[in-house]
Amino acid sequence: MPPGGPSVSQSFAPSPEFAAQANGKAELYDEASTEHEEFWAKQARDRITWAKDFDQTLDWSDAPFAKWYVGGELNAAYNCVDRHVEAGNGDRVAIHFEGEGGDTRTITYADLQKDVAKAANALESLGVAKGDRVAIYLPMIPEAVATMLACARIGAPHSVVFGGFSADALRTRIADAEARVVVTADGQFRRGKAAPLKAAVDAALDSGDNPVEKVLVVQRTKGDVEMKEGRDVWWHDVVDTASDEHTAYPHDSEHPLFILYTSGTTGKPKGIFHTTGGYLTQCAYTNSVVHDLHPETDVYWCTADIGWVTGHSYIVYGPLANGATQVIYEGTPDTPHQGRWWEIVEKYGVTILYTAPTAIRTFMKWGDDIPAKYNLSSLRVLGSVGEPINPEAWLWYRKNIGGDKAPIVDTWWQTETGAIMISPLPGVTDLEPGSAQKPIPGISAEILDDEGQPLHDPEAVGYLVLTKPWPSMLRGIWGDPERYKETYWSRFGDKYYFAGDGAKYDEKGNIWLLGRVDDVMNVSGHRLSTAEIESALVSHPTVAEAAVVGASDETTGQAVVAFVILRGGAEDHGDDTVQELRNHVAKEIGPIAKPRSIMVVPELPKTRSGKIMRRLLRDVAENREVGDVTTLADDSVMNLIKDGMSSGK
Ligand code: 6R9
Repeated sequence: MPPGGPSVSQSFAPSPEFAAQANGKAELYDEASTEHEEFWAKQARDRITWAKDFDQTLDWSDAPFAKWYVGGELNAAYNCVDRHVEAGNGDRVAIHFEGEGGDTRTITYADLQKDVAKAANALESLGVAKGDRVAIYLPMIPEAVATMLACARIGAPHSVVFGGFSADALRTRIADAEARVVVTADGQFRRGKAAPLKAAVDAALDSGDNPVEKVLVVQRTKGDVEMKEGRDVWWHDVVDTASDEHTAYPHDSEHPLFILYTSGTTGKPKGIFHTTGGYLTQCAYTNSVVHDLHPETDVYWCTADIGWVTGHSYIVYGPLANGATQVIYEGTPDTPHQGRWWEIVEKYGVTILYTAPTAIRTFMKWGDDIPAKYNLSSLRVLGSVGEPINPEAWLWYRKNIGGDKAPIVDTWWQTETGAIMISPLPGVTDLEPGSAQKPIPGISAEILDDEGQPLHDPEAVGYLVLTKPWPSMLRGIWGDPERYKETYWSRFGDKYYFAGDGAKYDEKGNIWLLGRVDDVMNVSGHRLSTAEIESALVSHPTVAEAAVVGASDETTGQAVVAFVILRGGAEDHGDDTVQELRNHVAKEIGPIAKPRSIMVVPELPKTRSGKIMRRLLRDVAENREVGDVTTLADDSVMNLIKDGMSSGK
């Protein structure tokens, strides 16, 4: 059952007015199902400007290693910026930037073209060449967009690391991608305060042995920073003074565009990498047919951070390839007050809003009266991404934000899929609150049982798989092709992409996503691995053993709950140990990974083969009757845990 309980049987048909103007039409489903490759070839040619046309749409001969648009050449930055200027739209606003403190910048496509050219020239002057990796550790400021596009222009794959990640997390990502240059800022504004960023870069690089030659630093907060002679340079010294002209050479369709790290089932994050032609095509297509973007009239706002895939695909590549006007907001939703987002919607006349269920549930908690104070009548499409949206939150979103009329698209996809895969089309689909509904035209999915047999019975729970390659699919795990095959293409054989999500059909054939089936948690839409947090905990000298579970949480979807065995037993440690361990995890990984609670226990439940039975710990964390304990090596352990828990929330 999806979070939030049973499905609410209610459905919302598109209005005739909306359907008439929508980009996504019902015919797309037929077109795509009869001629899969022709369909995708058409999307690529209609939506993207190719410097050299491709000869073959898909080469799947070396499956699961795909090549899309073989022989084609293009430049992603040219597609996102220059061609709009060439088409006479240079005066169109690309970005309405709203800083947390209220500072604003309006950046047209002509401005963005100059900004990207300058950044590309500056990166080249720092030694970046095609194929080199650049790490980006920046807040939500326009320089982040310019840097990503500058990298794309040069053909230097970027690896954006979320600004909330710690120095350690940054260090491992820099090392894995062997980044030559890091682009960062002195600091970032969070909840009205300046928090340092550059200091984390210094800490990440001070271990001596690292591949980084240059650090480019944007001045955002004017906080104190140490600039290391010969390594660190200011953005205003090298970018602002660079030439605003830069030639965009075409790159092969399969040239790597970026690496983005995501949590897997082991402690080591996976460097998911995407290439150029297929990724850009599917981002542009989905942003058009799912968000229903009309670039001449819409004001689009995706509230994700650029450090996550949603920011890559639906702030940078999709909307800019389509020539959208969009809002980028730097800060948190409650700074300086809980109506900040709605104030922004009203101020810019936002028409399309794309956000996450955790945010919606937070607004529900803050109260209906807050959005009610603002004029939200410009909103005509609402989107949701990151985790299942429970029907109550869906209905609240429609009523309180969408004025009871804006369609909601619940979009299922992953860092690995690169772009939206399962979602309604807002002018076509009768919307069912809580379900992502159907694969979009061009995408095929199935739900399989444990033996790999397709399940079609309503309510039978199985595993979601994708049955055909798609243009924006990951091309692999950076530096680890075996792990790519093993993780995604072996659970049900090499014909099925295993997504790692549980799913079921309802009686109408809608797909309901039921959360991860592996040891990956989803906290506020962010993927965290249990193993990664466990290894952070055991790296603390007081911890002998640790097990982490995702317990359901009203606001964040799941919350991190840890069970630890302390060295020498609980008696030897003070009350502040739990707090210290929570802070330790925040320091090792980042504040998003900080456990909501840590329970000190005398034992952990294990199978005979020594595997921790997280299912039982989840029962404890969620205050449920503990389930079947028969496979435990020692079935008295659960009683010991419940009796011996010496620390709660
Ligand atoms: C885009 C993004 C991917 C995981 C995915 C699934 C969950 C995302 C969802 C959803 C239900 C939706 N997920 N969207 N579950 N309904 N609409 O979030 O990428 O960070 O890689 O997370 O998020 O569990 O497998 P990523």
